[in-house]
Amino acid sequence: MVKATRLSILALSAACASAATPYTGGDTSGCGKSHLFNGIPQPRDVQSGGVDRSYLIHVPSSYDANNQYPTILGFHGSSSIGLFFEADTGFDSSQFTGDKIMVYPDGLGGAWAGANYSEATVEQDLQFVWDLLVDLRQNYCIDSARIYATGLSIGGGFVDTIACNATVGGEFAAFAPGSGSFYTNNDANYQDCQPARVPMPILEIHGGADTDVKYDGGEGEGGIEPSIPNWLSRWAERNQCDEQYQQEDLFDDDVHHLSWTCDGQEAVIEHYKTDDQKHDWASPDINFSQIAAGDLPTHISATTLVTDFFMRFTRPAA
Ligand SMILES: *[C@@H]1O[C@H](CO)[C@@H](O)[C@H](O)[C@H]1NC(C)=O
Ligand SMILES: *[C@@H]1O[C@H](CO)[C@@H](O)[C@H](O)[C@H]1NC(C)=O
Ligand SMILES: CC(=O)N[C@H]1CO[C@H](CO)[C@@H](O)[C@@H]1O
Repeated sequence: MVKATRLSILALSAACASAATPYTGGDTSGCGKSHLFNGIPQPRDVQSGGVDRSYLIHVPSSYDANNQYPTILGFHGSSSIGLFFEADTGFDSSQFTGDKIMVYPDGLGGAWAGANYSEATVEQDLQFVWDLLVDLRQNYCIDSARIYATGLSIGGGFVDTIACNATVGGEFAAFAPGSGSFYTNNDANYQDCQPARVPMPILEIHGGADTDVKYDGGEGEGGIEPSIPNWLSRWAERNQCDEQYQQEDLFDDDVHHLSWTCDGQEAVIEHYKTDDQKHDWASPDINFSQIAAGDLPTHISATTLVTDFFMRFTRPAA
């Protein structure tokens, strides 16, 4: 019964999303350009602030240079590279992105801005995202109304940093951090979070047994982290959501799904807490992040939830 309610909510919001006016101001100069090795991730370099930066791009094997594709940026965790986020999440698989472009940026020193150990400053990494979007639009056929960002751990934290910046975050339709370490949006500095729009759709997935980025917050490896409930309630406030969220408990009470109605739109903020999940990417098939965390597969697929969440949102016209 709970499931049926949820499905009808999703169907309703999907209908609303497609009715919204698509954004038309994006640069489409990359349309019409063809590429080699479609369906296989390709490395690209981009100069940003005088520094050589890199990313991997995966276009569908059926890539049509004149079709504008929804595009998802996936930010890896610490001591990692874009390729590993691809391996952990399986986003390149056609069931998720057979009709989308996937982009996996590489962080400087294997991490992203925000932690006290980060090599790049927040300003440098935000500039990199901006320069990457320019490079993408000039070379690939991107639907500028449907650009999304997801990430793991410090990559999830950086997704939140992007969402909190009106200029760079304004380019995106929705955000989805997994096991996010929110150093730039904690109890002390959350007022610096100034998103471009109300509401700004955001989904977070976090393990209750995460001992690296604790659900209850506190000292993390790279600074002070907020508790996830605090972080969520402040997003609910920014997004002008109803005070009361909806909660459903799934899988014998192991997974808790929270959902907020914001500014009249249902499920604009969503959260999944998986009680026994550690610090990794939630997946029913074992992945390397779970092995590294000493964890087991779990009930939910973060890749499925994130993709489905994103597809409900289109960036409104500027
Ligand atoms: C957003 O990020 C850019 C690039 O780092 C920065 O110049 C700008 O001041 C930031 N803040 C806002 C509100 O755009
Ligand atoms: C980074 O922050 C954490 C948490 O506050 C702290 O334990 C650690 O010593 C800090 N590291 C550096 C290099 O400042
Ligand atoms: C190494 C490995 O098996 N990784 C898997 C992790 O889970 C994703 C999807 O949830 C798979 O696509 C990966 O192959």
